[in-house]
Amino acid sequence: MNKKVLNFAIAMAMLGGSAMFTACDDDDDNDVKATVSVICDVAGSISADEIDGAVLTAIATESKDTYTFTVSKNDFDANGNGKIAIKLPVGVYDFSLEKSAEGKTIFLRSENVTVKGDDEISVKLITTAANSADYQFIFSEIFFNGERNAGRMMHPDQYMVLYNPTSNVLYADGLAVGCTMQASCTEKESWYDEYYNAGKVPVHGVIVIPGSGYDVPVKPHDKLVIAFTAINHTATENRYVDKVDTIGSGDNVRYDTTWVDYTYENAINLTGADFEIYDPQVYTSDVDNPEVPNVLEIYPAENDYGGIGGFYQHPRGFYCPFIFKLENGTQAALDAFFKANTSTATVADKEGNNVEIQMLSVAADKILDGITTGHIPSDIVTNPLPQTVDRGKQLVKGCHSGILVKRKGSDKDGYADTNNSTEDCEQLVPHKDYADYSAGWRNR
Ligand SMILES: [Ca+2]
Ligand SMILES: [Ca+2]
Ligand SMILES: [Ca+2]
Repeated sequence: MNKKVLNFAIAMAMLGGSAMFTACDDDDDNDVKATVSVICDVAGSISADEIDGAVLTAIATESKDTYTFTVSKNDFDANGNGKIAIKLPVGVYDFSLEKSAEGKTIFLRSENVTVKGDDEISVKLITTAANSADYQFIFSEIFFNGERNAGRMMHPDQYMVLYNPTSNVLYADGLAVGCTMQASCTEKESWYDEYYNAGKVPVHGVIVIPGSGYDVPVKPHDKLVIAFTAINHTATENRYVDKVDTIGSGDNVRYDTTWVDYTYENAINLTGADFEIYDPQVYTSDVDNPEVPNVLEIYPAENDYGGIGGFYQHPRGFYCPFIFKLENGTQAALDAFFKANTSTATVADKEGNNVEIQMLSVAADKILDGITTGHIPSDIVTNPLPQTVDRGKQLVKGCHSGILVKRKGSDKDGYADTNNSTEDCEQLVPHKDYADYSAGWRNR
């Protein structure tokens, strides 16, 4: 590997009144030699040509002295991995790099790195779509319908799939899915025009993929599966039933519970989901699979007067799902989003009095994708999603019918998305024949 000291101009910067620095010199005893080993976060996502000319900046954490090094493609292999030899005084540094390349942004951030001489410092290089227009996750599948198992209706095996249709790595942390507060089966709510005419879509619950913004890379044509609960829903469950057996007699009589095996033959195995919704506050019997990270949630400001409280997909599709993006997937970003997008609406309470409630909404022009869903008996009475997001619809014949709504296409070749779900999507029944997200599915 090329370890030569790069023949780069060392730009001099001055921060906080510190002195100007001159170019590093081999005779300068204060400088030590370090090798910055740059590893691409996603193999093959950056080429050597794309990184050529990028500027690596090292800022001493205490003094704020700043050193910059222009990197060359000669120090990188075709996959964008490389080694940059630099000289810096002994100290602790924050490293950063940022460069716009064709359709993407390449950058790295590595903080509190100790440089003490002949070190090899490993930093992670990240690439992402350059602007929001290219940031275009779409739903490739939504399963909200649920199914029947020997007559028992259930929908804890609900799931959705977020697909990266672009040729760039997209980072999914901060990606959010909301469900509309307006139901598709009912007349306009009293606040509908006020919000929709202002380009806002009220939302009854939001889930967010956690992370700093660059923790969850999704390769081109790869996808993320979000399960309502990431367990094997087909598993036989030993369940308590009301019947009580007596044990013993006379003064020693006691009661024992009776347990019966239930098999959910039409449910699916979601142990391989990438994320799951774990919300024991709303769903008291919810199960947390420790192997599968949980999404964060933003609760609507109000759960009365039509709000539901928490993220919820109706098995008849009344509350339409849509995708948007927050700054990142940190609690601070969630809190900031909540604060910036909560406003007041007037609704009638149970006694018919006008009361002011707080409403959470999403700017319609921030919606990346959405599918208008509902059921055939009512059709779409009110459009919960703007026509720009979806001018079509997907109606299920009824609840718990095992109906999977899937875009036409494939992971490899991409999916139809003309913002008309009538044309773009198809319904596959039963879903268990089309969905395999048990553990290890990605490697099969
Ligand atoms: Ca759950
Ligand atoms: Ca979990
Ligand atoms: Ca779309």
